Parts: sequence; structure tokens; C-alpha cells
Amino acid sequence: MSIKIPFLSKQPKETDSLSGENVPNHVAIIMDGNGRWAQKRGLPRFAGHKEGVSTVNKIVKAAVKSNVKVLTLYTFSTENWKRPKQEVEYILKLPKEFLHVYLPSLMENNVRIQTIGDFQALPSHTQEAVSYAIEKTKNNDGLILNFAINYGSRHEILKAVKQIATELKEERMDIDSLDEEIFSKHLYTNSVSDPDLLIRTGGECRLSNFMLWQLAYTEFWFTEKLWPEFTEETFYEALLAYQQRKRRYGGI
Ligand code: 6TC
Repeated sequence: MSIKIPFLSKQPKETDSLSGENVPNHVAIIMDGNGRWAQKRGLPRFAGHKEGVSTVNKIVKAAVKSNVKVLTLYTFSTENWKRPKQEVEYILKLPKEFLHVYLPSLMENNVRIQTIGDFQALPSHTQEAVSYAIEKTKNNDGLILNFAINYGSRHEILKAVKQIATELKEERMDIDSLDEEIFSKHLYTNSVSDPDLLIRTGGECRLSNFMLWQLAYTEFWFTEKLWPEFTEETFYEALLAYQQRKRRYGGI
């Protein structure tokens, strides 16, 4: 099976076609550039976040269509809290609005919502909306839509180390049995496989404390496009780039 992408310039070269095979199982995206997108247009920053949320919906649909199994979405959290109070308050109203508008279509598309990170840090009205969506979609067995909420990778690793140290001290674990697989089970991501493809928008080429353990063998794809400029087409472009790479998982 081969999906033609009509928007790629040099068609119909066979290598410009997205294959139905070798689609990345798990795609993770660092969504960056809402603020700059708004500034460029002389709009207030909140307009960028609003546009960013509508882009999330488009990309979720594209992920469903292309048969991706897990989509993890990340925007760095610590930064958010250093923003003007008004902007933070606006951002924290968006999840509820997003779910109100899009939960019916997420249900129709058999999408299951999950989170990684510490969503207890959110105000209770946001927490409730998130918990409701997780509960409502828990029996869907299509795309897993995994939101990183107040997530930091070093914190996640430290938390795992502390849990393991406690299990050792209480003799619930034997130190010789501790391996990569058991360590992974103590991370937030314990129910999903490691990402196959990481996309970052907005032109920066760094991880910003995202999934340091899980990205060990992941393919990276960076774009200058700001998140609100990221389209279904850009998403397929990244999938195609992934399909043209040869993965070695640390081997030769
Ligand atoms: C793209 C779009 C990038 C706000 C919008 C940034 C809380 C996210 C509960 C989801 C609303 C994505 C992202 C920071 C879909 C998204 C943000 C954050 C932005 C959050 C969620 C939505 C967002 C953010 C943290 C189940 C809907 C604007 C908020 C909190 C996490 C799901 N900026 N923007 N600081 N959030 O990351 O980590 O629940 S809706």
C-alpha cells in the first residue's frame, strides 16, 4: 500500500510517496512557536495559542489517518509559569475548551487520551476536564493521544530512581534483576513504546528536557515552521523523511 502525497513538488517520483508500511508507531512532537507566530502578525500571544490548539486537532486527525499508534504532544512546562499571569490563565482555560470542542470527534475517531507528567499541578477546573476526557476515552483502542502536562524528563528519571531505591530498601526488588525494561516501567511512559520519530517545530534544535531516556534510538526531524504553520502536509513530510532513513538501534 502506498499513499500518494499530492502536495510534494516532484511528483510522481516513487520516493515521494508515503508508504503504508514502516509508519512510525509512536510520534512525539515538541510544539514550539505559537508566541512568535502571533508576534509576526502583530497579534497578541493568546491568538497564537488559540491557533496552536486548532493545529493540534488537525495533526491528531492526520495521525489517525496515517495509522500512527501513539502521538505524544509536548510544550515545555516550567517556562509557562514564568509568563505573564494573564497568559498562563488563558493557557489553562484552553484544555477545557479544546476538549469541549473536540472530544466528540476524538470519540468518533476511537482516540484514547492519556497524559504523562504531573497534572496535579494544574488548577482543579483543568484537572477535572482532563480526568473526564481520560475516563471517557479509556476503552477506545485507536490512536493513543498522549499529552505531556507539567512534564520534565529529569524529574521523571529521579522519581523512578527514588521508587526503585524504596523497593530495594523494603526488599521488594532484587538489585540483580534491575534492568532497562524494569527501569522503564517506573517512568510515566510505562504503557507506551519509545518514540520512533521526534518532531520539533519552531526552529530550535534541542530536547528541552523531553524524554531523555525514551529518545535513545529515536529519529529526529526539525523544522523552522512555527507550530501554527505546521500542517497535515508537514506531518506527512516528516513521516516520509522517517521512512527514508535506515534505523540501526545502536547496531552497525
Ligand atoms: C500548542 C497548542 C502548543 C494548552 C497550544 C501550546 C493542559 C495541555 C491540559 C493539555 C491547551 C494542547 C496545549 C502550554 C491541546 C494544548 C496547551 C500548554 C499551546 C495543557 C491538557 C492545549 C498549552 C501546556 C504544562 C487532555 C487537553 C498552549 C496545558 C501544562 C500543559 C489535554 N501552552 N499551551 N504547562 N499545557 O503544555 O505543562 O490536557 S489543548
